[in-house]
Amino acid sequence: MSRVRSGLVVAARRRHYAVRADDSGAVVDCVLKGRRTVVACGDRVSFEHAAGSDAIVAVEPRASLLYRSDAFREKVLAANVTQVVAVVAPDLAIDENLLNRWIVAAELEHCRFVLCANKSDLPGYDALLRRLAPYRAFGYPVAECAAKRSVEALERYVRGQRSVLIGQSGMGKSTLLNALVPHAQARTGEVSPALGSGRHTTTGTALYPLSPDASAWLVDSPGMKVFGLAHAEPEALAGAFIEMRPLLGHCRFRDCRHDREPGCAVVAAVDEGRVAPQRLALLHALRSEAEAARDPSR
Ligand SMILES: Nc1nc2c(ncn2[C@@H]2O[C@H](COP(=O)(O)OP(=O)(O)O)[C@@H](O)[C@H]2O)c(=O)[nH]1
Ligand SMILES: [Mg+2]
Ligand SMILES: [Zn+2]
Repeated sequence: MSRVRSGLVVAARRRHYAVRADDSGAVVDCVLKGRRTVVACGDRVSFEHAAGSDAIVAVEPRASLLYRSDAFREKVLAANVTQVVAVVAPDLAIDENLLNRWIVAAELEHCRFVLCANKSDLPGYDALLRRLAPYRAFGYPVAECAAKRSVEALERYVRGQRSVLIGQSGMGKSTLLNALVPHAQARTGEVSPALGSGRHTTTGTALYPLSPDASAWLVDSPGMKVFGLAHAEPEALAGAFIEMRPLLGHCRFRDCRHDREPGCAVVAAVDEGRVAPQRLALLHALRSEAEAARDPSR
């Protein structure tokens, strides 16, 4: 009879997981049986040695689960996250639709949201900060960093938190991680002379403890071009838009979709310039995606 042990999932790639055992602190490679179980970095699990391999047998209840999904499939980023850190930089085009989707994902899971404006050493940084001003106005902090020089501003935010670093490829997530966690050795997009061509991209997710007991940590995620939230509860979406929250409940109709209904407080706020039209358009898009994914006729 083998003993059931507990631990923290520190790496996930396809159906393989690395679990940091609570008893020894050693990292154990585990498989997962049962196609329907979802396991992510940050999950607390039980695992057991049987027939020559270690297998995850149970997942503890989660405080949060961050994932992206469309109508057909889901990709789990991390479990038990307390904070989403979105990394942007001045040298690459920022997809603000994507950025706003990350904010919504964080809000839906009751996570903090922090922007990291990286690469402060590059031209165009002031313009980047101006572009981020509306997010600051929502109350989301902006940590100004240069991954290779100083990450102090970000360090203050990640301390004591369980964060996931999210961002488009090339913004500097892996470089930031290496600066924040000295022994992380996350692969960066530096052109490798040995490999000759291009950049390697991170596949899978990995968790890096920030404290000896691994109660605080950082998860690095692969860059992404899309971020679907098809799993969201359609009715919960409006509440994830922080500037719309005080307006909810003030529309003429209780089930208002904030679209073409008369007496809509959100549409009125857009007309008065108090809510950005792009944010309301995103709410409508997310709602349609979530409803389409639930449509039984699909
Ligand atoms: N100039 C400058 N370059 C940076 C900074 N941070 C990262 N980079 C570079 O940006 C590129 C992408 O970084 P990487 O960490 O791989 O980005 P990721 O795809 O978000 O993980 C690499 O060439 C890094 O060396 C920074 O603060 N300043
Ligand atoms: Mg990376
Ligand atoms: Zn309304």
